[in-house]
Amino acid sequence: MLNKVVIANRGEIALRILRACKELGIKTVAVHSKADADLMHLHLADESVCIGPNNPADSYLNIPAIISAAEVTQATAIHPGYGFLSENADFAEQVERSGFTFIGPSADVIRLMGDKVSAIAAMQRAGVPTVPGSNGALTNDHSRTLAIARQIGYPVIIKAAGGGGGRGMRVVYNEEDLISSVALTRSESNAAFNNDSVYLEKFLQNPRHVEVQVLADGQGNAIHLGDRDCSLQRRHQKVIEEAPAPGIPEHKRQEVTDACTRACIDLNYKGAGTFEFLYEDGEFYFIEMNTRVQVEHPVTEMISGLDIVKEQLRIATGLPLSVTQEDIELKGHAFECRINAEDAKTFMPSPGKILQFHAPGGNGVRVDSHLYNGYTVPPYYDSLIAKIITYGPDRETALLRMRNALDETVIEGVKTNIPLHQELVTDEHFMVGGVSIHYLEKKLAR
Ligand code: MV4
Repeated sequence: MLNKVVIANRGEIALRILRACKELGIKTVAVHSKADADLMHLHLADESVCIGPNNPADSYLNIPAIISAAEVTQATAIHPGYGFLSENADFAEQVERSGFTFIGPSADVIRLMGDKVSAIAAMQRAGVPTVPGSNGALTNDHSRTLAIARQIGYPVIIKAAGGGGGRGMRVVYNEEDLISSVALTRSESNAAFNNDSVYLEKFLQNPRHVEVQVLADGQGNAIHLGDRDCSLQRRHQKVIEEAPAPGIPEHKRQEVTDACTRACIDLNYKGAGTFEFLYEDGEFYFIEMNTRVQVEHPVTEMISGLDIVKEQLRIATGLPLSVTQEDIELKGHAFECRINAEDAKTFMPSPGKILQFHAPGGNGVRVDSHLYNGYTVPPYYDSLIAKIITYGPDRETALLRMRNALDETVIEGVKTNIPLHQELVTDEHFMVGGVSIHYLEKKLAR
């Protein structure tokens, strides 16, 4: 096993990684910014190192500072968590060049998936279904661009190859606007990502966001852990996720998950990964791949019984996957509510001191949170303070347990979005299951 791991992250995911390391007997180094000196996991880690000031650019995104922390503590590996440097191919490369193990896929695969044009091309080669589109970057040949869009049919969406996660996109409803929209998206993309490559897809008007979790060991073994529905989102921030995605015909699920595992073998993928799809009218369309552990990984852990972070650590050690596809039985249903320190109506961040924290409990309830009484939520980072995850033998039971769990939760001192969650888990359409990516924003507008 890896001897000592630097946890290059903060908050709940840093604690999650620390717990997995401890279960495997791996020593841990917690790195933190100045503002994060009172994070819970610093006390549980074998060592902790301050890597810089409050501003994430100077700490959690500071590559030399993180590698230096690994050097001075004689660590052997670095876990990037999610966000921050987790999908930065240059970071993965520098970690490996400095003699440490990057807990994730190779820098080459991160780079391939980071460029959405090359990611889509790789998926097409592997037989993963994609959105009808330009099959490559748009050129400066306007008549060619117009012909592609006309053939696909409006509306279309222009996306930045260097974008992703909702950044650098523009919907075009008619031919008159196409060329100017391409030019605008190109220049914005150049400014934001230093990459002016853009591509075009059919714009799907009312899809769901369904994603597939995979694990691969880079030794010829790849498995999937089923799907998740993450459609309930606002401004590209997921609010509630669930597994499995409700109402997907079993043969379609089988088809898409098989395609994802085959793609992992094709790519010689190593680590945990997520294939993101739009799902509309019974069909899956690949849009992006995430090469990290995701915030919502616990819902998959609940229905699969597997520990995704422990698998990441095993894979990084060079061990084969601990299970085969046949060993995996996806059973029951799970929900995750992301609890943020923010106003439930205005979504304004609400940092401050936690005066009272009481976590929910009972059968099928899991809480991933770094909160404790007296902890101060700093204003400099993401406002996620807890994830409440519930499991049940069926969707209704898991949802009932979530309702109870939300009612039991006490967080005083900061505002939270718990009232929003309480509204959502009793929403008649959400209760049926299968709402689209636009449902929450439309509901909030009402
Ligand atoms: C799309 C789309 C419709 N058609 N692509 C937004 C985030 C990025 N991952 C891709 N996104 C979208 N791509 C086509 N061809 C609609 C979205 C989209 C979306 C996707 C997933 C979850 C929430 C979303 C909210 C708005 C738009």
